[in-house]
Amino acid sequence: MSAKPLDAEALELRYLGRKGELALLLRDLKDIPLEERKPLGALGNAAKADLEAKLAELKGAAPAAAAAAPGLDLTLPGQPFPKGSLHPLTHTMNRLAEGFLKLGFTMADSPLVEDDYHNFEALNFPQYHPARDMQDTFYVDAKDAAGKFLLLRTHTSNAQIRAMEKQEPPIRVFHTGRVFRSEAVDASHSFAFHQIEGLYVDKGVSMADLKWTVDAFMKDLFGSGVKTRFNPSYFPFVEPGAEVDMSCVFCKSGAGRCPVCKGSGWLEVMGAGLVHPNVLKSCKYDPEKWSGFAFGAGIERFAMLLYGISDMRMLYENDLRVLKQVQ
Ligand code: 2U9
Repeated sequence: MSAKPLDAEALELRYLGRKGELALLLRDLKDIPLEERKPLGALGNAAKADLEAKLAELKGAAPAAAAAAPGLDLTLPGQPFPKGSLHPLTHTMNRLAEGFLKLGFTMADSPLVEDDYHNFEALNFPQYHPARDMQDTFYVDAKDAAGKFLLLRTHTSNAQIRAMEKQEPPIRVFHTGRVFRSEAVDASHSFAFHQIEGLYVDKGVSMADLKWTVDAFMKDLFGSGVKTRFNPSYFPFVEPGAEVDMSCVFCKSGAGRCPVCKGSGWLEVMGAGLVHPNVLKSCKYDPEKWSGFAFGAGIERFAMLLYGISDMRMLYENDLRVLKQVQ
């Protein structure tokens, strides 16, 4: 027969409770003559202290070591444990993602190791097109199951291609993540960085929709006083293409000698445009029926603007003085 486990609460109630056995014994002491009462009282109190210590031990509240080591004060505060926080880039990605979720975009996902088709071909970069030079990358020393070359993706656009392959239009998706390019590292370039990209395809989507969406997003992020402007530019996957500038959030005028906007009053923050018909065709979307806009931006650029960081390399060095500024 195995012994029943001791129940500390029940024992406490039985022996030390207001109507417990010890309390009843001590109460009866008052009827005993004084000279006998004194030693019996001391005995009762010693028994009570003994019982309390045993019960505390049973509950695990006062380990025997504490009683055995008089110098140990268990009530002293513990050693503070340093609290971690999200990396500024993760913070920035979350803030940008929140902005697009609010505008009705859903989050897409895609692989970092990609095939040539989803990174280049489907995005209107034919094999020997000079635009590939702008996005030189790292090739993986292996091929996928279909014998296709694998590489580290140069942009987050593969997420949009894969989303379109899976879903009929209308579609409204965005993706944030890491991308890779064979670049020399300096204050504004890195061989690995992060992007956010979005895509909207529907009937009759125009540059006006793109301008409204980008402007609403930038105002949500930097405040209603921020202005945006578009300058024509070339990217193989959009036609027409544009670079998007926002008004400088540091000097707000462009009149002075602002080191961030170099006195121009504008900061280039994004690229955008209407999805090229060849890109729609590669995803089996009929360009006569559907049109869409897309945009892309570097997360590091936004992190530097949001948190006043002047050199991109600071974001990768894990210096706690930088990391702790973003909680
Ligand atoms: C699909 C079709 C079109 C996304 C776009 C840009 C312009 C752009 C750069 C900004 C800074 C990348 O980090 S950066 O170097 N991006 O300028 N991106 S349009 O266009 C797409 C994407 C997907 C299917």
